[in-house]
Amino acid sequence: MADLKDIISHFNVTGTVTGITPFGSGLINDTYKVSTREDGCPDYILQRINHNIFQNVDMLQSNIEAVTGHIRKKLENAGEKDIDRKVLHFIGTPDGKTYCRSDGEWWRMMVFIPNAHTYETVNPKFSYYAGKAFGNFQSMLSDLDKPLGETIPDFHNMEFRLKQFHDALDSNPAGRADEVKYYIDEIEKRSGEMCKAERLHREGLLPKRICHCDTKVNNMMFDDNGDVLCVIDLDTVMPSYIFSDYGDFLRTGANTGAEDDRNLDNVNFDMEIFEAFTKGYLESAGSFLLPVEIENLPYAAALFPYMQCVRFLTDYLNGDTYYKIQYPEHNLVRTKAQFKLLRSVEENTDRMRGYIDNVTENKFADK
Ligand code: GN1
Ligand code: MG
Repeated sequence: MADLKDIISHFNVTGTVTGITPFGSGLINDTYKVSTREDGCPDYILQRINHNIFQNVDMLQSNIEAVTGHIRKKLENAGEKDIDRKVLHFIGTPDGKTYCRSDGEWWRMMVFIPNAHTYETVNPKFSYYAGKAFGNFQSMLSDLDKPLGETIPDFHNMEFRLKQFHDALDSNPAGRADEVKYYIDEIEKRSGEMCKAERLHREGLLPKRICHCDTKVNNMMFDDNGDVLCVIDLDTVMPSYIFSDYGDFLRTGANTGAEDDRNLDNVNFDMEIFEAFTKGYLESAGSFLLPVEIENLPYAAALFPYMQCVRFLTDYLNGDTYYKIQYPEHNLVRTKAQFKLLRSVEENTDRMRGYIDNVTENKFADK
């Protein structure tokens, strides 16, 4: 176990550290809250970056610095107040970086945002705000002139995820392939349709834009009044299809159960959340979205439970090397819950399409 106090001493923090406690529910990095004694000093978040997954930490932090710097400037120009609660503020090191390396591990620190909350579930009103906020996030970054690198190459490339899945099936390192035959077949049945985004992109019809790529509901901070403060967990901000942000929010926010619910009866796609989120998203992103992007929003709603099902099952087949697990069959339980969600999304496709047509028609009618 690293000496966390020693790690903190590598950063330009102010105040006396009084406590360091594990924080949050992320599946990738290790996160701690660092409390300080003095009133005028902020508390902090300390994170050990998962270097197995984010192999190019220079690129990772340089992306994040570009994104937070760009958003900060926009907020300043717009005369916003309380900016440190609306965009993440990373702490520098004496050699001018925003991360440090110690004993082969990589660390970073940021200011802890006080009186802010994340939620594992949202009601329709919060989803509407979340839709607006993620659309806004994409919109604010649409004129970022620094090209961003792919911190995890092919992160949301469905063809690539299926290739990893097939590799895991072929090598079957944990000997688990036989017991999951049903899910393998269900995945295969949908594989052609689910790779549609890659095809559209190859045909030059679907652009990549800067996206957040991990719009889980718990990656958004709300203040005490329920207003959105900012979007967090910026490791995966990179060029992708807008489907990433739209689809991954619904995967988590519109799931009536948990991502890893053992009781599949709890897991359904909540159309009320879908409608509220879609309305908010189209209000803030509608002005730059192409028809092909809007038309395929129902596809995006299905793509992400599907992709997550493939990713969890691949990790299960590989013997649980990627996601943190709490018990041996955790990745299988997650796979089943994501598949149930996918089925429920599929049942709602026509209703989704109808709702989106309605919102976009009304919007044009207003003009
Ligand atoms: C991971 O770190 P966290 O828990 O926010 C993952 C996402 C998955 C998600 C599933 C870098 O996100 O892509 O959708 O778990 N992040 C990475 O819960 O793989
Ligand atoms: Mg997270």
